[in-house]
Amino acid sequence: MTYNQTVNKTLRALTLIILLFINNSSFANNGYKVWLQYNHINDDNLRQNYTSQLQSLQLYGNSKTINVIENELNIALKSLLNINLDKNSDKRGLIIGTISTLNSNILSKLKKEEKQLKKDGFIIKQIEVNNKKQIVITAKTKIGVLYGTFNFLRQLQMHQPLENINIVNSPKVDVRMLNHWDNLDRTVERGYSGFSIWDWHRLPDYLDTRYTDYARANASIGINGTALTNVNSDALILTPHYIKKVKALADLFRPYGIKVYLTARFSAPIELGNLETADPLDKKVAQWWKDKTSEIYKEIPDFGGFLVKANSEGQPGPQNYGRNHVDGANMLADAVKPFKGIVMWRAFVYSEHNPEDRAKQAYSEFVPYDGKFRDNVLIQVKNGAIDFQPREPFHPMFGAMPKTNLMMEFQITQEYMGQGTHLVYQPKLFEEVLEADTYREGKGSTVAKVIDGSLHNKKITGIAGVANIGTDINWTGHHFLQANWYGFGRMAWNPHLKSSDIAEEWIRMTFSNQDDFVKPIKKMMLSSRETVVNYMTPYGLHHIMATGHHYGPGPWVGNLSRPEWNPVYYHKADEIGIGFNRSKTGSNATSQYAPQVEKMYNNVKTTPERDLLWFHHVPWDYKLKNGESLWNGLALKYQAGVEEVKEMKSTWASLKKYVDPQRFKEISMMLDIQLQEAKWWRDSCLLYFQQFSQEPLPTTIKKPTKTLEHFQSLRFPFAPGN
Ligand code: GCV
Repeated sequence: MTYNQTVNKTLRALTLIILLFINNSSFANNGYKVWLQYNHINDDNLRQNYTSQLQSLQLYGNSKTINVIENELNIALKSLLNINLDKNSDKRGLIIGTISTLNSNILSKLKKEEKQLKKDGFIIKQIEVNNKKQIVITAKTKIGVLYGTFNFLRQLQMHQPLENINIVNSPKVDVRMLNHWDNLDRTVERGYSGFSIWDWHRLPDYLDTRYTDYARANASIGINGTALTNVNSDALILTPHYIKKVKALADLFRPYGIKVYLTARFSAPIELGNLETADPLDKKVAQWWKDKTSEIYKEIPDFGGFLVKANSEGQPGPQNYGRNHVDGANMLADAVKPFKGIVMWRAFVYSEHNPEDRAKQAYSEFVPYDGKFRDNVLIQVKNGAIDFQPREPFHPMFGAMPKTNLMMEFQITQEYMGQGTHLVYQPKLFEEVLEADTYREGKGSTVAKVIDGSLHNKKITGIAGVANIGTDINWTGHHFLQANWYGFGRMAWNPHLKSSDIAEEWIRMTFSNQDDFVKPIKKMMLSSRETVVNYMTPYGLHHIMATGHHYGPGPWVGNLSRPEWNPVYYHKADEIGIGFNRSKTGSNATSQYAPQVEKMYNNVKTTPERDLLWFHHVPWDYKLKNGESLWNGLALKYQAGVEEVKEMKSTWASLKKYVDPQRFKEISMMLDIQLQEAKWWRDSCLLYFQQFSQEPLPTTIKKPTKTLEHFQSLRFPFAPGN
């Protein structure tokens, strides 16, 4: 062998080793690439099939978004198929561009599809051009083309056939946004995955690569807005110094179709403008906001608008000046209106001075104002009437304000659901709420139809998710919690999607396409939400978490100054039974629902058992549908929750060979924590409630090894997110 031959051989061997290293699933994977893993396709037939159809790339138009598209295709196709598309050939391949850039021959083959397109929707279709099959990705807008590209890449990631591909898909909701509860000091309220990704100190000059990857991930699921700052807001973000930083992010996000929004502190005219008041009806105050808004739009012409938490949990608002939500929201709406901005005004209000059941207060305060808000105001309503519990019945405001734009707020971060360590697949919860029937316009008036605007024919619609993103390498702390970010985006795009389909997409893109892996993991994800309900708050129990940080159980807490911050306020356990009577014989919160729903919830027998203790105070010996007494049933649910986590652990352990060692180990450790904590929840809650029921535990449940006093003495002064 000559010297050259030896060198060539060695180089080839090295290349092979490197490729194996990159493609082999046993190579460490820190999860940074979320669902954009673009795992190499090892199936030779499939790879050859794709490669034969993807040889060229014809890109039309000139814009930063087109550059983003090209870049994403390069990253993805290199990794999936180890190919580069040829831009100077007319072989079989991709034709990509907005409708206005495509020639009439191509367009004539897309007529039917074009008619179905709405807003940023897209078409992916195989057509014949000059006797060659080509795949066209097009849309009315460049962002639509970007969405189409990501959808196309999803098809490849999921190993779907390309022959005869024909997809037309448009978003069903206009504003699809993340709410970051990120403070300017980089702590994140209710954040469990490190610090805020917004490096305010280094902005605007230093642009972290994370910002680009954040934008890619969000664009890939159709998210088109981000409120950068905490709703418990700091007026400083509205100063010129910070606006420059926000502009840098807005410029970076623009090609990805993501608008930035800011939280507006209602007292900013006093804090920044030296005015004596922030009264929304004061002319100087209104002018201050108009000037501030113009200043922002000068820097960020497509600024999205403001998100406001007012007169809630100590935040300032119009009521400080004897005004109401309409006065406050409309004043801000008028300021952003000339620039096509919107105001998202949150309905999360309750007061310690109001003796009314906390679950009723938002409805009581807002519903009388139906029809009074400007058309660029959206009232942002949490999915349930209390606060992001493992399970809540849908918020009665949905469907009850036909003349108002109502948007949904989900909490992706798991403040009350195991925080950063419990595997809970939340799209199952989102789906349950979205599918709930409000009956406001007769049967079938689902919450999803309120949110997509079809129930009351809305011109602007929205959905927000409180982000679970932080500086942790894998963004969300627990690898599986990336699925909640992903699933939120997919359901924001289309609130009628099935959580099971979304889980399957996510698993195939994030981990593996092998059915023997996909099936059990999907099953585990889909049951994980019920599991957390079982070991934390079965049968409609709610808000029994520990004080302040909400980490772990605290059903015994009853000494906080605000009555409605105490778990005892919610479970009302006594010698007779347990649960909050919200029926017509109690707080009458049921009257806030449409008559059909009200009737169902008023009667203990027709109330779904999953919501039993939300609506009724039920005797300990009440007979459940399965024949058990309430006490036994409750105990068995807690036990079932623990058993289910054990099952999750064994499912995961059995799938080791499909997963890279790093993610396998990290997830295994998280599941260990989840099991310990599920037991903690079970034992502490049962010991506490047993004081009232005075009943023994069912024989199948092991006696707790620790005392109630032990659980009550636990303290977590540095629990995150608080
Ligand atoms: C941002 C709950 C949380 C708070 C949060 C609030 C809200 O009360 O515990 O941290 O504040 O909801 O949604 O405004």
